[in-house]
Amino acid sequence: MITLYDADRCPYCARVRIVLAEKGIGYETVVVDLDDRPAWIYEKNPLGRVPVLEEEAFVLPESAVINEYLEERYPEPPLWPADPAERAEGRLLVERFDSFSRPYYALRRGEDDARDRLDDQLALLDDRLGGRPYLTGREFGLADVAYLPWILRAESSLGVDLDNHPSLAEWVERAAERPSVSAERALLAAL
Ligand SMILES: N[C@@H](CCC(=O)N[C@@H](CS)C(=O)NCC(=O)O)C(=O)O
Repeated sequence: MITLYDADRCPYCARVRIVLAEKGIGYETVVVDLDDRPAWIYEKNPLGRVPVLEEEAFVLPESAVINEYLEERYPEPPLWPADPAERAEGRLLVERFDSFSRPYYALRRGEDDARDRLDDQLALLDDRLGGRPYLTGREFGLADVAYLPWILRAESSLGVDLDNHPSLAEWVERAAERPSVSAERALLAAL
């Protein structure tokens, strides 16, 4: 049995929830209160952060690493393309996620010019989606999963409007047709 140490509002946890749902993997959830973290979470992850995935005696933190683990351990349906070059491009997006998240969190902190900096990042994603339906390539996959939780939150709680980024806006709606992603939208609406 898999256990996910989880928090509803955590976008990193959302990455893992989406992959578990896409692959139809059953799991139980232990909700961690991020405002009053239990001491035992540091035994699971010395950084004290969620998500953490536990499968039998195996304990793994870090959302991108967890998702790579799930992809290898439960290969169906695949969430990386078969083509090595396409796969590498998707991994590059995950690797460079901080370029996107820095202005996102700066905007959450209310920093000057953060909205413009985030908009520049949204424009880069929009450009990439001009030529393909998904960030991962021809099919939905782990690069999409890496970014979607923040885009959904940017729309729902930071007042970010995707009207100037039509390919990105279409991508969100395309992704939201998937139960794994619509569940995340529903969860955010209920927070
Ligand atoms: N790099 C980690 C980041 C996880 C993370 O920052 N989680 C947040 C909640 S969204 C957390 O646990 N924050 C508590 C803290 O930073 O002390 C990942 O990808 O899993």
